[in-house]
Amino acid sequence: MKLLTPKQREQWEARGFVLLPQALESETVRELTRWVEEIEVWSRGDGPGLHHFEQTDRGPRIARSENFDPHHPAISAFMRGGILADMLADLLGEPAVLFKEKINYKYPGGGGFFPHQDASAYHFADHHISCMVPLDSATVESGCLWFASDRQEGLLPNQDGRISEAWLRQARWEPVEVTPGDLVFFDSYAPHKSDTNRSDSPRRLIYLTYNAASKGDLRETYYRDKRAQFEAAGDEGPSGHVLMSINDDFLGLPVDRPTATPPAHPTQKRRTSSS
Ligand SMILES: O=C(O)CCC(=O)C(=O)O
Repeated sequence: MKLLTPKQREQWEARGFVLLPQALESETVRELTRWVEEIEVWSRGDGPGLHHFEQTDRGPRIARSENFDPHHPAISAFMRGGILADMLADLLGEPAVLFKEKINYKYPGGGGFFPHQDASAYHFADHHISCMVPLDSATVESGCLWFASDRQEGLLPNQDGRISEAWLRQARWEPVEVTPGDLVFFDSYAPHKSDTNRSDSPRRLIYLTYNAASKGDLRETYYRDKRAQFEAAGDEGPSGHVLMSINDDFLGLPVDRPTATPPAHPTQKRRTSSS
């Protein structure tokens, strides 16, 4: 099955990412938005999932939800079939299995990400492909992703997942602005970064990460390891920012950091489903 145009395939090979404009029906985007709103509600109460919060200049906000696949059958079916399964099989050369799933909400004032490669945080298999599914427009102003111009095949020198200054000095970057309905597939070695959301609207993006089925179903192992790492290290990284990943790449501030703005939102920093 040929899902990419020759130009898109060329971009994938040369850059390690590819944008598919308007690949999803608007009804699918509407359903996904409703499901993500349901998951966000879980973060405010006793709902399942793994949720991370950050301090913004407008008060504490949800930054990320993860590990919702076992608890939301409708979004699980979307993540495991349809165009995503077809595209991933095409890019990987074999069927894909889900490795992890997350929503980055990036509310106004929400933090950006230091340049990194996801591969340094994704253990247990040496290669992954992620699909970004936008629910809102992501622009330069609202903190879209920027990808490095050249494909990378291995890990770059880094400190806690942050790519070294020496490499960054020669890097060239391209913003990838997206609208709901678009899909962006990217390789786990593709260097990327993003800025603070300086707009007045949320910039919610779902990120779904997969590995080749021949490497095994590693999702539960990944989340068991991630929970253990957070229990050992806490949820503030060596850089002093909120730790949301094994990479210390997120630039959001902890919610208990004193600011001029009084908290107007739940103050819990992270909650883990017991399941
Ligand atoms: O959502 C963003 O702005 C960047 C996300 C990212 O790079 C990550 O979660 O690893």
